[in-house]
Amino acid sequence: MGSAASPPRTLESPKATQEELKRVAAHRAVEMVESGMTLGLGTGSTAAHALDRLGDLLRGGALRGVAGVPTSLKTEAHAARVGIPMLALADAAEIHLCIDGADEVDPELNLVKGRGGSLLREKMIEGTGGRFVVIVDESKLVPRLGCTGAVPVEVVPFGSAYTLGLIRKLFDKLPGFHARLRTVKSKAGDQQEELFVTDNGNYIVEMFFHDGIHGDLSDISDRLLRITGVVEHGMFLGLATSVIVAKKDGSVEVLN
Ligand code: ABF
Repeated sequence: MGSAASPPRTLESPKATQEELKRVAAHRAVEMVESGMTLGLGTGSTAAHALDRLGDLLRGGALRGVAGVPTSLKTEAHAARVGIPMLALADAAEIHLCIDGADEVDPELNLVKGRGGSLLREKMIEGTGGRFVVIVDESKLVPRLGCTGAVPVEVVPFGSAYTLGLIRKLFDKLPGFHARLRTVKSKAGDQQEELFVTDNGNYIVEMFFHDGIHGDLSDISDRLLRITGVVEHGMFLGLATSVIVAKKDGSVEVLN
């Protein structure tokens, strides 16, 4: 893995907030966009800054003929609001560049994504073979995947408790491993929890590894994907082309 550090550059305040760092990383990625490109449009608060910037550049005429393939319904709505023309995945002859955030980035540029729940569409679009630029603030850099929270797995609703059991069985030898179906506060607002449903109508199993994943990531990926009720997981192995990291000292590092 190579890296290219730029000299510290001035942010709006001496002590950059995490939000400013996300914006800096996103704007740096948008500098790579050229007129005529088809883009994969990411999801999450960092990717949202890229959408806003793209909208500004399109409205101002600095970019022309750009179209985006959105990785979630939320991103589709955001892109429509800021005036980014969109294409369905099947209608995009080629996706030249994807720009998206991540939950974790390891030293080999493997990622955990999908804590926002959009991992399936993200992986379908970001795995199409074009450049995939990840935008993060430095808090997302980890020594091992699974260090800072859940590794999500999208599962079909049918038999989801059974599928959860199979996932638990896969890792039952790992001390501290646990897994559960993701829930969210009920929309009824009565303190009730309900199962989180993805844009694809599926559920999410959250896997928690004590101190991160120490095993062979591609083996773990294969074993998960062999479970019939599993649709996809949030480990993005070898997919990122580069990672733009905005740091608290004001510098931006590009990891390749
Ligand atoms: C998406 O947004 C997801 O894959 C990831 O879960 C999340 C990162 O969100 P944020 O940029 O808000 O930290 O990219």
